[in-house]
Amino acid sequence: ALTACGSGGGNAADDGKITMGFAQVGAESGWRTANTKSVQESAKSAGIELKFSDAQQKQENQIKAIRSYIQQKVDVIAFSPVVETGWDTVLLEAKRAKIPVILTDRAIDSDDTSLYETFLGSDFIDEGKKAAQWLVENSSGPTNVVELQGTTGAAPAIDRKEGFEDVIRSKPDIRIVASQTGDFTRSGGKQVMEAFLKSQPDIDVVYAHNDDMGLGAIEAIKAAGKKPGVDIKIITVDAVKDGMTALAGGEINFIVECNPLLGPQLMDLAKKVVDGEEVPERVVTEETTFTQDQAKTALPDRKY
Ligand code: GYE
Repeated sequence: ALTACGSGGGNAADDGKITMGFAQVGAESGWRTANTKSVQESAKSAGIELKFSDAQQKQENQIKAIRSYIQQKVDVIAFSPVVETGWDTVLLEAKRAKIPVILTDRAIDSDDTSLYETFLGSDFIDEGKKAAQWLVENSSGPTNVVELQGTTGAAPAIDRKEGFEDVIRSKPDIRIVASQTGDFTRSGGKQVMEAFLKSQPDIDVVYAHNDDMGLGAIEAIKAAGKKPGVDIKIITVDAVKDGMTALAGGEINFIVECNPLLGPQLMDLAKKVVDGEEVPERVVTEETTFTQDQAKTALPDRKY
């Protein structure tokens, strides 16, 4: 936003054009790819200049990116924090430089809510609950669940676990017999599932915190000579195209949707924040769930 002779802190008033620095988590999943595309496309159509960085799932890289956005005096910083904790110092630097911060997709864990303007994203606890609700309604007798967790310390990993556990508590027959991180990647899901198949004699259900890890688990299950979706039931979160295809094809049993198309709402919020307008401190994304039949119906129109 700063013109050559500009001198003040990042302010859209300089040339009328908003510059946003966006520090993305990485490119770990189909969800993330769709999210990045949404942010880039909506910035373009909103006339917002986007500086984009990919942190390769490392907090230190995100902190570096945010510091460089502060130095470049962008008008607004948006980021999807790879983990929940450890942001206070760098966000205080942004605050002192009078650059507003918008959290998108993932939340931070900090007592100081003055460090950001708003948080736009899903209710991950609710997603975990929906996943467990389906299992409670669709299982009978002793049920052994293995859990593929997302990135350790990330909001969606913490909350999807918590929501799921909250609901299965009502049915003591359902037990999580093993739980480990697959880092939200397909290869991570595959590796962890291979290990689970060796160490756990009796697995009924896989609960994967995202589609990609579930898809990795499918490969491991097939390699072990078992039928995914039948011998071992699979529940995932996201509902990206590859996940929905596996669901429609009977290899996944249930998917809780998590909407990655946050770009348009993010750009709206950014404009308001830069203009000094009030924004709600929390904007929750609306989402649904899919059974195998519902996936067959929804698949042809699925954009990502
Ligand atoms: O579910 C997963 C991605 O933060 C909601 O991150 C996002 C999660 C999403 O890697 O696929």
